[in-house]
Amino acid sequence: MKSKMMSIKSTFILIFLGISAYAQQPDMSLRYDEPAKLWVEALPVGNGRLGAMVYGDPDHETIQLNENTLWAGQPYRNDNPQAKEALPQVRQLIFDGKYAEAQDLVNQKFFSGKSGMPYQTLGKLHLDFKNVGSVTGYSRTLDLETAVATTSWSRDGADYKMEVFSSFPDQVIVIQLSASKAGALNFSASLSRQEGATSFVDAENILHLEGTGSDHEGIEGAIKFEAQVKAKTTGGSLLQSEKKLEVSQADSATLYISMATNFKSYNDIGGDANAKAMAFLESAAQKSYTYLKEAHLKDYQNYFNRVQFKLGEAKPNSATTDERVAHFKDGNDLALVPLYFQFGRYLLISSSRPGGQPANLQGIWANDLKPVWDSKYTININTEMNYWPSESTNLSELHEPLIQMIRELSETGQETAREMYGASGWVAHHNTDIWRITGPVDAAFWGMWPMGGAWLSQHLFDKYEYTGDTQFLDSVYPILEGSARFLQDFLVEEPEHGWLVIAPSISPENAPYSDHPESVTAGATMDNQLVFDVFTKTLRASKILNKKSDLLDEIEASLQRLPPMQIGKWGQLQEWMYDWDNPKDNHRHVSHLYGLYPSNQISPYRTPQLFEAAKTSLVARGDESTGWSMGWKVNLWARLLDGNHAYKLIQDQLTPSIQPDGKQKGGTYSNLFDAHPPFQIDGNFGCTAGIAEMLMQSHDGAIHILPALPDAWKTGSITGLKARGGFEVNLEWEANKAKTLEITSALGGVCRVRSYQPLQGEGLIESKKAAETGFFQTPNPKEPLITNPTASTPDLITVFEYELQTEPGETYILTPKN
Ligand code: FUC
Repeated sequence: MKSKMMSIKSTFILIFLGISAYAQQPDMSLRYDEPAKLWVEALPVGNGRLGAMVYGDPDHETIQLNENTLWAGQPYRNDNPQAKEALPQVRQLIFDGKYAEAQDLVNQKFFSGKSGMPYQTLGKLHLDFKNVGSVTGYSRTLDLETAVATTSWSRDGADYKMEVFSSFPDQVIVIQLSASKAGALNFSASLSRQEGATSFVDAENILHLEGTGSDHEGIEGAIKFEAQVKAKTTGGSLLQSEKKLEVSQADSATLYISMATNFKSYNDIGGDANAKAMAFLESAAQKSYTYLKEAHLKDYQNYFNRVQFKLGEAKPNSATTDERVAHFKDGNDLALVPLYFQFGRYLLISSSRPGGQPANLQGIWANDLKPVWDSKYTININTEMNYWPSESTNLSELHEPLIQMIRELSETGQETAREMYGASGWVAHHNTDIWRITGPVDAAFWGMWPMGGAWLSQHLFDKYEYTGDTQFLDSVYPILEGSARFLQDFLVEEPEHGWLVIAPSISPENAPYSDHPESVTAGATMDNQLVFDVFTKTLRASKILNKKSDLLDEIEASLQRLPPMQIGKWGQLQEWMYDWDNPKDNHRHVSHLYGLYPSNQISPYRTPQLFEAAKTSLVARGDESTGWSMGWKVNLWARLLDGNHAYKLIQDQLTPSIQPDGKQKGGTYSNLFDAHPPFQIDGNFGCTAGIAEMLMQSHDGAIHILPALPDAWKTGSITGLKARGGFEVNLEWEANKAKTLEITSALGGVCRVRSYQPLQGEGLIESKKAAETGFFQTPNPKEPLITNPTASTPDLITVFEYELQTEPGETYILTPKN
């Protein structure tokens, strides 16, 4: 008892010291000295449901408005039941090596002609300022610490300020306009949309825009939407015209923007858009700007402030954010890394809130009626990537909208499994939308991938690994088991080795061109890895929850019959079941490296040869690519424990996308949005997750501190990262070496720690146990099959391993051993 008391006491003292050391995060604002001309220069605000892009124009301001349930179409399905009959023939054609015929048959029999409904922008709010003099002292910022976009300028002897935020507690977007001189505020407000909406001002002086989502691919648009704007002014007057609110000679004005649709769930659009929008508007309009802002800050900062990150010396930087991106590669602006990292967290807090839709391809900010790739959910990488930072960067609650989508797909996907493949369980292919379609889309080359559900299902168990929440695990167990059930039914024995494989399928969006140009295949490496993960996670969950079923025995047996990972003729990890990889292939998808990240099947300690092969494959794929591909590679290089290469990828990603000749490449827009190009939010989230992964990893049976710290990141600190096993980690380092490590345990139990330096701390025991005996077991995949006998085994990476017995709620301090 006595020793425990002492340990608690010393913990408190050190935590206090710790906070002061970790406190100075660099300036967390995006800054500009001119209004946005392009959409990718405007600044995003959002509360998960309501999004806005703020242009900051003191003459003709545009605030683009979105609501996250405004999609084209209405509930529908996209299964083609003819697939069931054609399935055996397609499989035989693949096993006979007749890939062109197999792909043709899939194209004829598996598709429905419906490739998903687009997410749609709601419209624009225009503020036309009446003042005439020239503008001076202009600035435009987005402060990530407050989630407020501010534009300020001077004109005709008055200083003007416009603040915009999207409030989660009050479910409105709020704009506050103020002038330093009495009566100097003069503007009109109006709403517009490209098509499909009308605007008017009602008798209560509320500006409305109402309309209907578009028809698409023969599905009639049935989402009714409504935006309502109410203005309150101090001083001056508020007049109305048919379609405008006119503010004259006011001192300040608050605009309350409410938006809603009739969407209730993926199979129910019986809501009342007008009533819902009006209820939020009336409630918010009773509150003062200060009151709304305080509630907004409290809500937002509860998430944002959990992680503080500092790199290098905190020097004030007066350059605009676009200049900083343009010069980032010079290497003198390390503080842009924490800003970009936190921008990823900002975007997740702003686009994914419990009870709402998960972040789509452009978050909630798409600006079109038919945005690129419909701004849908592409679930062969992009949607999963959006949620990579959710647990590790301490935003676990914001993972919930994705989990809810998986729940819903497990409902709609049962019919697809049954109707298309005669299988039980549930399936999803490579895309879905708000109506939770689960049939294949586009065409065989991209769409013949029945593994979307299998990849999404990983998130169910991963969330449990971070939180240890068995009640949650119990609630999602049927979904995980349903995914395993589908895979078990769909697996088929291939004739050459007798392995159980997924067929037909693809290695997402790539083809083994050196052999044939068709993508349709059997036993692609990523599929084998996904099946391995779904099966092992189902078995682990069943043990934790004490579940029994025949299925569990069956999948245990199937695990032994999956193809092993294979090392091919140039020492690479094979992407396909045959050794078809071309060392010159620089395709953006690196699907076979799923086993390295986000999965943990490839490890320097447990599978050193596969680790080396994965590195060979990644080197061959090259660095520069689409934004999301670079974001993935940051994580992959972090998992390969090469911080300098991971940092090189961050530098490639933080390069201006728009070139002097106007052409665009993978990189970053001036508002820090990631460029595929075009803007896709996945790359932002991927890179944020990757930065966390460079500083701490927890997938391989231990908390590995500073596993991939680049040489250039000499000094820094980060607080609040989350590790699997319910641990929260604060880290400080100096001269590229750990200085202090604080681990807070939520669940208690053994915490394993891995470090390149020897550590000391109360209760810390040196451990010689193998990595796989950590707090969460990491099952070993089968021994790799090595086609190339010269494939190298890496030198073992020297690490010090420790274990620490932890108590729930306690913090433990570790420091380097002198
Ligand atoms: C996948 C990728 C594309 C793009 C699209 C949204 O199909 O291959 O590069 O990111 O999703």
